[in-house]
Amino acid sequence: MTAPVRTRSSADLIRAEEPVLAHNYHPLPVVVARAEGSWVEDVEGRRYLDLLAGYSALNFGHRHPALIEAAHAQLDRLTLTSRAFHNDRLAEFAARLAALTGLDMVLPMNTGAEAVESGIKVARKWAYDVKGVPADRATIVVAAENFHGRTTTIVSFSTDETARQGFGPFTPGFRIVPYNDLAALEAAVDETTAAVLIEPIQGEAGVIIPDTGYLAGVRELTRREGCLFIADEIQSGLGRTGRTLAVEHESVVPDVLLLGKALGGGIVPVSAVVARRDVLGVLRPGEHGSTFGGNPLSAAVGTAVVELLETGQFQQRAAELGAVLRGGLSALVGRGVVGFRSRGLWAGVDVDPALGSGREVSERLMREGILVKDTHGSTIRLAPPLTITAGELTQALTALEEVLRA
Ligand code: IF1
Repeated sequence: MTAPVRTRSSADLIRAEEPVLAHNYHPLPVVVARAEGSWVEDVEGRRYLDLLAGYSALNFGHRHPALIEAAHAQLDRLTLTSRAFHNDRLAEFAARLAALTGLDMVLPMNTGAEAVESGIKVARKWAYDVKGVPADRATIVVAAENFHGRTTTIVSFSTDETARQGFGPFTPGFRIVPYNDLAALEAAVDETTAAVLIEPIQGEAGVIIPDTGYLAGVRELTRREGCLFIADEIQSGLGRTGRTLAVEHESVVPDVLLLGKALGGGIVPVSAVVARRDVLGVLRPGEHGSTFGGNPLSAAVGTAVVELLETGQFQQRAAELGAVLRGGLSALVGRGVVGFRSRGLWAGVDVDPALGSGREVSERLMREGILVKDTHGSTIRLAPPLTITAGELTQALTALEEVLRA
């Protein structure tokens, strides 16, 4: 006899989490059970258009056939070796990722925060070994309102009190300057500076796009001052903004690039530090590593992701549909939308606070079958899969218009 299928309602499943799951999130009350492309389905069979796309981890949509196929094929052959041995998938992944980004070498890791931590370690080592900074004196300059992850070192240079409060003591060696302010950056950089670490577009801060010339200015300043430019493209990279990398909008090549999220195709966590050989080459055996980083399953999925991006079609879609998104949001300004910032298929939308908080607007959109996530205050962020159709995007914009009118 087969056991009866136990179907539990969304409400039941949400209640069941409460006593056993740490309360570090406040999710929208939707319980997703399956997904395909731009759509997710909850346990009751309701369908929603996913305009968050796993915070850009699902740039190619849910379960992209080429990525699922690559994962299945690899699962049937080899999943993990550890870096104690070589595996037959890693060389191709590193070579193609380096070629895609115009850099030389790859340090494979797993999560975004690990890529950031690894980038910090590489920059410090470079400062001591190459630049000649006295031992333990290296500094890294970062921007206010940054988001780079959740580890103790990374929250040490966060300006978000919720992310920091209660987690000290903090790691020293960071200087915080206002974002989009080259003069402040110049004043903070000195002979101890290993690197400037910034997001080319600040995500968590509300999709903040710096003035034209800022990224080129950071490139010029870091080159002149002899420190590294580390671009955290964990959220902005891999097609999201209409280019492979957001720094390409200013034709800038950083010294160190941090990638994550979409690099794992929404299937496995895959992140990487990608850099020139004279920078990543400072690492010697034993100085850094990871049990899972560069495992063959991650490498296979990561290679399939790079293969999708090599076609350029996702970048092009993001640019084209980005124009549709921008047009739709422009039409809502003054009609519930106070202002917005967008680049490619990525937008931070400030709704009129009189109409509700970002959370309330997100809940109303959820009831209309659209999933988004609020950020600070009355801002909601939109980051649909790059595979979304113009029709689906228009449907989402229409729902937003209705929610803001009601
Ligand atoms: C959470 C935001 C998105 C990132 C950048 C590194 C990381 C992230 C630029 C760390 C992570 C996250 C993580 C998630 C919420 C999310 C987020 F709201 F905080 F800003 F995406 F919009 N650099 N972003 O955006 O990567 O270690 O998580 O793999 O922490 O709740 P991770």
